[in-house]
Amino acid sequence: MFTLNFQNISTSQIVNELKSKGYFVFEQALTEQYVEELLLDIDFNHILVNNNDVGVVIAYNQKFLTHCLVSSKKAYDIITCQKVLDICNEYFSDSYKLTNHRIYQTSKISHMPWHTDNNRQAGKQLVSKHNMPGLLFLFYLSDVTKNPFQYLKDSHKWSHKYSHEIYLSDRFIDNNYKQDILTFMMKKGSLILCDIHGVHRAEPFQDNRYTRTTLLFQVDQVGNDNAGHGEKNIVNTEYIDNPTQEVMDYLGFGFKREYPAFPCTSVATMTPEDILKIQKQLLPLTLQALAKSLATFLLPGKVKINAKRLLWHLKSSRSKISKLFRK
Ligand SMILES: O=C(O)CCC(=O)C(=O)O
Repeated sequence: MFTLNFQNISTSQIVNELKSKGYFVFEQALTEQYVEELLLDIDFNHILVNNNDVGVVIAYNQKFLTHCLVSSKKAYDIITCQKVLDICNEYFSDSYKLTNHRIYQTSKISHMPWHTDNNRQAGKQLVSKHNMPGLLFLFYLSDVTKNPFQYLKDSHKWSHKYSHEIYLSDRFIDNNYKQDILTFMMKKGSLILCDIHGVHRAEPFQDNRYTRTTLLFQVDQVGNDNAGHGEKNIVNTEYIDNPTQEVMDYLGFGFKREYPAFPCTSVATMTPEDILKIQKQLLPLTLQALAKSLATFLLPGKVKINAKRLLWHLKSSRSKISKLFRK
């Protein structure tokens, strides 16, 4: 999973940098092969429509696989790996939990506001800023030459002064903190880790041919007083090959979660282009559904059941015959 160079960095060094600077970055922390294999777990062209599984949804120019702990073992292994837990153990002074996680692809255009991630929610609304310590983990899953993560140097020390604001305007940052903007253009596999109280964003961009893919997850020190804080973590039990108490606590087994999965999507959050694209995928399925419902309307239930029995017998005798020939 991790490159040798990253494996050689000690947890203490990472945590010391986080505590002093508010962030830690490492170019190519994941191997290229690991990233390639992880991306095979996700089909960003297959969007959920009446599909009884977790999968990809669209929010404007971003596609999200929020529940990646269900459909990517490779993502599960990163999010729950010992290195991440070691960093959290050394960084936090009380119990901590995975608060949210997602893999997302940003295409064509984006204008994210400057913000911090110490948010408390009521339903899907961000209602206030909290004081819990927290860490944001961000892995680039594509080479990032546009739309990079940006962080305001030392902002984790002063952001509390603006805790009455949901976002900080571009103009305010340009006028007051332009010289403090750190920009992280890095290769796929790179890691950015930062204090959730630091002011950050993805730099705005516009380019019809550009796409950035990212794995992001946040861990907050919820302690004992913050039941309900966080999104639900839906986990594929097949992946839990390390059910230690530490992992179970981190994933929040038995811990209440009140925030909906981010982002909240519906057909209304799709672009007209994506709506059109999905119509093309839906057309043959719609014809299939119409044919089925016509057949249901015309044929009595008894006839349908007998036809299914006949088909089953035909198939099973065919497979018996082919088994005999194989012997
Ligand atoms: O994608 C990025 O670079 C930043 C993401 C971010 O700040 C967020 O989702 O809160």
